[in-house]
Amino acid sequence: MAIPLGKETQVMSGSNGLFITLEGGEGAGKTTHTPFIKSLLEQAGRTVCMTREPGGTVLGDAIRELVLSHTDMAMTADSELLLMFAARAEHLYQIIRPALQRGEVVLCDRFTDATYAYQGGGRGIEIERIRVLEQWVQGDQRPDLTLLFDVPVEVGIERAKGRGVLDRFEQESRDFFERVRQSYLQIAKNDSKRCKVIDASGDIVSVEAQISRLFEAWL
Ligand code: T5A
Repeated sequence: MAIPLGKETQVMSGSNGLFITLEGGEGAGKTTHTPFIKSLLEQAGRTVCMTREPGGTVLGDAIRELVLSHTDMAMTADSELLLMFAARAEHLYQIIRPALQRGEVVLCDRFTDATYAYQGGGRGIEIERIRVLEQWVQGDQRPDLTLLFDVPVEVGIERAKGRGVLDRFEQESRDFFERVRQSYLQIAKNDSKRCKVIDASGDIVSVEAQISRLFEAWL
């Protein structure tokens, strides 16, 4: 059954900007490499709107606090899924679509692929249920390019641990993160035109070199 689009989705659809998302498991290096990616885009003459999920708006940041910080709060997988999409609906409406319509590049640290990987692969929610919410909240809006920072689970966890206190997701099991990683790799395989895998297990210089090559070709 086709889902009728919400009012905000209908009004704001269509844009001249570019929508780039950064994805990967914990500690993969997305945040570390965001300023480098921003500088490449600016050198190419683009204005960049940097943002992240969950977050980016007052409601999104409140949801981020709920899903990340409250390590002892009971939350079903469905509640977690719906909170991610509630944050996303607001983020699209307030930040992402307006920036795209201004012709900017939106550089977003995580988006719906994270939902497929964490709530789908990690928590085991059926993909079709996630797809319904994706269509509901986003309509046809999808990223133009996704960089998937891929690292072995142990490497990512060690890096995340190096930062100190672990959040609610970072306290999950190794199996959980292995499912997340495999889900991401499957997404990249299924949608290889949009989703480019970066081997993020090397040092920062080697990761930057891969990103530069990719953008040279892509831009
Ligand atoms: N989530 C999110 C869902 O479950 N569903 C959803 O739909 C969405 C949108 C967000 C959490 O929410 C979940 C997924 C997440 O668990 P977050 O804090 O934004 O939480 O989590 P992350 O995006 O995973 O942030 P991280 O900081 O853990 O990962 P990053 O940004 O990939 O890693 P980064 O850059 O901070 O690097 C981690 C450490 O490693 C070092 C850095 O210096 C840093 O100390 N490092 C390297 N060291 C050596 N060599 C390299 N190449 C390095 N790259 C980074």
